[in-house]
Amino acid sequence: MPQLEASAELDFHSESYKDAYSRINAIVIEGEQEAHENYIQLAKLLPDHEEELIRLSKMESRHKKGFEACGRNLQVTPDMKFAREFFAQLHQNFQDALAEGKVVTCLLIQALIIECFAIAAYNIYIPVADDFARKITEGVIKDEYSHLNFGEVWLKANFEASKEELEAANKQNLPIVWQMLNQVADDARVLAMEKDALVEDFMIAYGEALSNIGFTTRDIMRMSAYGLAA
Ligand code: Y39
Ligand code: FE
Ligand code: FE
Ligand code: FE
Repeated sequence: MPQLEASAELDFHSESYKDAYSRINAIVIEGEQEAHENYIQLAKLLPDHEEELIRLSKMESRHKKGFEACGRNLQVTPDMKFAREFFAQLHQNFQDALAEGKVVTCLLIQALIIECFAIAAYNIYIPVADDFARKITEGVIKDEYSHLNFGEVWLKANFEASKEELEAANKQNLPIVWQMLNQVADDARVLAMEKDALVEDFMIAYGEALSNIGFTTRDIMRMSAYGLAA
């Protein structure tokens, strides 16, 4: 396993590690903050699930605090300006969908795409993280699977009525994920997280989610192809 070999050589206190960490850590902190806000907004769109969605939003703030502690532990200052720009497009698309009351699009962006991105990133990070961050991330990732599950269950129950909007939202937002991944690939590699592994883990989680919701293998292949060349 190249990932394990790389971890043997990682120096968590080197300037190059800390520099890359200042951006990756910021992305994760900003992502958790936006996820917190997104679940509060989703609670307003889905009053029948208000209690559960507020519970998820509180988990996201706990995640944020955990990752802030990971940065402090390595004496790294997160580059929050970089992170806000990193999420700007997905953030805007979520806000636009929210303004139009498009709950299916909001769920696809937060509960499917962003959660799968988190699951991939955290799975790939855990084996190469410092001890402190590894323990935090192991606790967080369990929650992220439950957030993804919320989206899957709701979309499956509303599949026929959601299908068309899901396809459009996928087409709009999946290419953005590949652009985001390309933007952080160099920093991720400094942390011994390989882009290929991130892409693979994302596609497995996202493809499984689409399958659980009710899409056929053929649909999933077609939907997954969007933006892959980005
Ligand atoms: O639901 C959540 O908690 C998601 C907000 C968090 C997203 C974290 C995004 C991580 C991307 C890191 C990229 C590392 C290569
Ligand atoms: Fe989270
Ligand atoms: Fe905002
Ligand atoms: Fe989450």
